Amino acid sequence: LQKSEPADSDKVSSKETLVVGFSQVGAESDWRSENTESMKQTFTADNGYELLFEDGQQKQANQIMAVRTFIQRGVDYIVLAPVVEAGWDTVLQEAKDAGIPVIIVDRMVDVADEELYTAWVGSDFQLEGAKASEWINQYLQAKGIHNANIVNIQGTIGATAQIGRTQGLQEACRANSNMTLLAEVPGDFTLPKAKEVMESLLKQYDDINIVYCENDNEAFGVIEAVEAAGKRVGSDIEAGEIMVVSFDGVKKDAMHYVLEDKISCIAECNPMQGPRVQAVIEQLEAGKEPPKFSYVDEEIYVHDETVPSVFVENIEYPVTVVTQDVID
Ligand code: GZL
Ligand code: ZN
Repeated sequence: LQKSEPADSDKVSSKETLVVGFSQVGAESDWRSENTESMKQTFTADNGYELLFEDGQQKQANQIMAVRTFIQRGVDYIVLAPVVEAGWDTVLQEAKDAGIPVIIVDRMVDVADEELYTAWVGSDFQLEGAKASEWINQYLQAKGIHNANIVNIQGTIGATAQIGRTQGLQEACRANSNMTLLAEVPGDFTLPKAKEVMESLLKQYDDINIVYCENDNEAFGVIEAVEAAGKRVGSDIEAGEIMVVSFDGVKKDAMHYVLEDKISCIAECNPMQGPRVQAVIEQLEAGKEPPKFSYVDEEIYVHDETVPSVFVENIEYPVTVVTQDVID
């Protein structure tokens, strides 16, 4: 008997499940949790995927082990959110030798041969840093403040998000005499570490005007430390308030802090990368060539309505003043 061809609908349903191995940095921040959620909501059985999820607890060794496990499992795709940029050449070569495409998401890998990964999906961290720093500069000018002392509580040292945001501030401080960079200290993108670091900075300096936090969870730790020291956070630098500037803006808590002027400015970082990774995989499945690098547009959220008008005139970045309806 001639075996009958399955009907088209059967063919679609018979499309084999794609197995995707995802090595995630960890669960260090609200941003990271949203990022994980986005991937889990995208790569579902209903969508034709089986997602193997590995939490790296912010350790590169765990992530390398996870990638090796995916290679042994013979997954169809490997998605890697690298905790730091360096140290991936060997394991990515093993994936390449096994013929498994690797998609890098969020932070970047610094490898000798870019052919070791198929595509990268993420944000422009240096641009985020430049936006937040330019807002600070515009704010100081609008308020006629001729010098502000700034401390940078950095994210995980060696992570692209840390490198870019740190660079953005350094360049702004070099370009603007009203911005003085007092110190750069690692805060590891976590609340407890940033709180501990801010407590010691407050003992070391009595003239800190602005704290540049490389993510919201660090900002939450800084607010706790400043208030525990009997000082106030807020945009009114001349009244002795310590201005907090931050990154991510994924959670209502952070946006509430902006509404309450406990955080003066947040440079948005978009965690919803699941659909963008899926688009790359679908293009590959269709035999198409996805873009090697794809970025998202991000804006900044601010408390003080006086500056954005000046800001928007001078700079083309979108700026949103946070009001209650922005949050709801
Ligand atoms: C940014 C991401 C950073 C977030 C932090 O894309 O790499 O890592 O800004 C997270 O919250 O820890
Ligand atoms: Zn509130």
